[in-house]
Amino acid sequence: MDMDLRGKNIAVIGLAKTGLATTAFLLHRGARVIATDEKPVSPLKDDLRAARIVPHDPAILKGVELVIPSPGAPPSNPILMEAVRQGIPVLSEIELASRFLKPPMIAITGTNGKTTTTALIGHILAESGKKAFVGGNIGAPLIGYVDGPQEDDYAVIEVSSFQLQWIESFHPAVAILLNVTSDHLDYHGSFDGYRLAKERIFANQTARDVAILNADDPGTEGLQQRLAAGILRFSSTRAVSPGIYIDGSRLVYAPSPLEREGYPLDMVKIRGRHNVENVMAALMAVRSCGCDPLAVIAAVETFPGKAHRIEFVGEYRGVSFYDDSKGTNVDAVYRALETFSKPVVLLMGGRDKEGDFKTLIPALKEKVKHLILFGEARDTIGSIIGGIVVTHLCPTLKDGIETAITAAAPEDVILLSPGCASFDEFRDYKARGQFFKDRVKALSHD
Ligand code: UMA
Repeated sequence: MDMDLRGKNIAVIGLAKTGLATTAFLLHRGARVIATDEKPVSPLKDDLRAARIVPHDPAILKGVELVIPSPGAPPSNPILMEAVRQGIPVLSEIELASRFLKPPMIAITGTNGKTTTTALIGHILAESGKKAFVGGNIGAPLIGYVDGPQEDDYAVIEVSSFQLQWIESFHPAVAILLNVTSDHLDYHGSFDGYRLAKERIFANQTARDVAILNADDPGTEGLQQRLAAGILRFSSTRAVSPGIYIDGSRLVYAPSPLEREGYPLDMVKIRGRHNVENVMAALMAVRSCGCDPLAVIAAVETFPGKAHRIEFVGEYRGVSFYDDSKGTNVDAVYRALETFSKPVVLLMGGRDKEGDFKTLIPALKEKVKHLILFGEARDTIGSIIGGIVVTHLCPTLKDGIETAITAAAPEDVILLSPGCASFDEFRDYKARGQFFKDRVKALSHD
């Protein structure tokens, strides 16, 4: 459903990654582009110079035939509200891009886990010998992709509720809704609004397409009746068919009442039940694309997960090391601890973000052998949860790591899950995680 953009007057709202890629695409197609950002922007370079930067004001809509907002612009943005009032079409960048997209699309949305699932599907497709573009919210906007040669077998796209809000004909061959929990209510106004925006991922699917749903999410019950696509569900609590579930040490995929495929659960190396759910959703998506089960197992086994998120970084004298530097709040520490059954030597600290550390007490008692508090927040955290298990206070992460290595016994886990920001010692959480990883790597050479 190509669209003739030549000579069309189009307004682009927001001039960051999405806005710039959209502007380039529109100019290449001969459109007349005005672009606006609520913050001051530097002059447009090279091939974007033909676009005119205008004030962030509804008055710019005079003569405009189409508005393309960036995902970060809320529906309450005055230009968008005025466009809607005047009946000027508003389309998100993924809607525009999908009209020019050649490969079939696998689209993933949900409150949590969409980046991991998107990356995992891309990884399995690649390991199964299929070419895939992986983009959308995870990094490269789809509009930039459709500006190129589009030589892939599939386009795997992470989409947010922000982008789904303004779609019309966006039509994925496989669409996944992982879960919906409250988030971004400031943007959508209400939980129902947020859920409905996410459910739009299925809106244009037909009986030839696949919709993948979370059977453990009570909100999907009513949804099932409304979908035209073939439905596959995943559950981490009970047997479902057609769908996939956990049965002891196996994942069982039942695509139809008579078919069963077993997959070893220990192929999943990324930690946590939520990641098993992500794998289940991804597995059904790639099987729907014809990936071979043995290739799927091999690919899931080698999927590294995301850097600095409960990432396994090595083993030294029987002790396993995990980097969860991205765990900058108390809830993340709790979730990381939940994934371990072996005793944990926990490294926490950095710059306090006024976390409610008390909530960690039950998990500390259950999982943690030594608590090592480092950095600026060590005394504050120590005054709240110090002494519940053996506690050590260390001025820096470097000292903390050394203390952890001395304290740990074979079969223990050393987990860096700081529950705090990194800025007292590091540029960001990545630099902190990298420091930890480098230290672990150096151990085997010591
Ligand atoms: N702006 C306005 N008017 C407004 C609001 C914003 O002019 O009313 C301007 C801002 O000043 C800024 C620009 O718009 O210059 C920001 O737009 P943006 O936030 O859409 O930024 P992009 O760089 O285009 O990033 C977007 C996605 N951002 C959001 O969804 C909020 C990126 O996802 C995505 O990687 C990128 O497109 C490429 O596709 C980020 C994200 O946090 C990582 N996503 C959320 C999430 O994953 O939870 C949804």
